[in-house]
Amino acid sequence: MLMQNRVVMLVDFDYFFAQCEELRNANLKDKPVVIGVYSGRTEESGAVSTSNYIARKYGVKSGMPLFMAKRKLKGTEAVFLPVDHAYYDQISNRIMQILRGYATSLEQVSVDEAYLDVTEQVQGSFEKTKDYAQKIKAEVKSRVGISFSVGVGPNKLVAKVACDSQKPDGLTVVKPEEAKGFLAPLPVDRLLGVGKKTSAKMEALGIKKIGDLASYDVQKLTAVWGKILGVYFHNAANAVDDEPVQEQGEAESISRIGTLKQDSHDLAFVLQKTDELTEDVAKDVAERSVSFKQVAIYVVLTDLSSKSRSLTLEQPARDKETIKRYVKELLNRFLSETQVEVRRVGVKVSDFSREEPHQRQLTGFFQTSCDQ
Ligand code: TTP
Ligand code: CA
Repeated sequence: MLMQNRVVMLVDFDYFFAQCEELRNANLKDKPVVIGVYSGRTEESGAVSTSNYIARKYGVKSGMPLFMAKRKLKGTEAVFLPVDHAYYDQISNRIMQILRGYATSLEQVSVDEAYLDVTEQVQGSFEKTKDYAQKIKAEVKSRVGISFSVGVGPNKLVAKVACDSQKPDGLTVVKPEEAKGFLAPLPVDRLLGVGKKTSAKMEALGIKKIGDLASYDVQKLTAVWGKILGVYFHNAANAVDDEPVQEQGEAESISRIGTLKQDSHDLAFVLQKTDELTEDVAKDVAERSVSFKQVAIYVVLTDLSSKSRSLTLEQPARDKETIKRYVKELLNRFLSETQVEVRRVGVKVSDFSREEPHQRQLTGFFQTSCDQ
């Protein structure tokens, strides 16, 4: 396979968890917003997951203890919120789905990052990538409301460093002939796989910048780090990376979550909401032409505790009625276990495959007949 002239894009959503929170509450936009993982021991204990750029100006960083972030934001209108992974996954899935339509292959690396191979779409031309990336940005912004940063390069490694160099809402294109020069002045730890320990070891050898690493004798590198790592460092520093953009199979799940009009312990009332959510989940399932084998519910109770329950089907399914039936069963069981009222509820299907579900035509036939 010819590996030259690839056009690879890395898309990285801006301050993702915090931006998702701004999306559902516009009042947050001009305030410092901190998303925290609360350890639950005391109200204050826990760490910062991420924060918006206003909070970052005050020195808030991911991983910082919450009490420290509070101290830094004292006297501001800062808002602290707990992580809501189900909601962020939902937004992420919607964006990934849009991105898929713009690439020959998409490799999702985390909830907010994906590599896209767009070589064919831009006919191998780096001149065209800027407009192309702008178009993708505009579509995601208008359909989902989320901004992201893009790095474009001749391979994944350069695309990643390019993306990191300009955030938020960045767009950095590094052409193949510029790649080595682009990397050269940057510190070695900007390369994937060069952490604190490795960069300290490199510094001891007089290697500080990626450019220093690029011209360092490769034999000496392999003598220190072994053949695989030594050669990787040498190639990476020289902007050489042949790793393909590889589809990781289907996204793990499709889900929707919503808040009840009022807290309730009544099965029929909660089912009205889950049926509504199931409609959307089923639409996504159909659009993606996948079958699922697992159905799950997610419940947030009035005491703010959250629970999930799931079951695995014997055969893969893809229809709405199957989801509704199992969600009802799961909810029924769940409500009989607790007295506490439900506040929010979610529906999720997962364990995807592309096989035709068993007796699909027959089931399809019955369904169509019943609908009429
Ligand atoms: P990042 O992409 O590292 O950060 P970000 O999206 O918040 O900000 P930006 O890309 O604009 O710099 O991480 C993605 C999400 O992962 C982030 O929104 C929250 C989560 N996260 C943690 O929970 N803990 C962490 O230490 C980090 C770095 C991220
Ligand atoms: Ca991000």
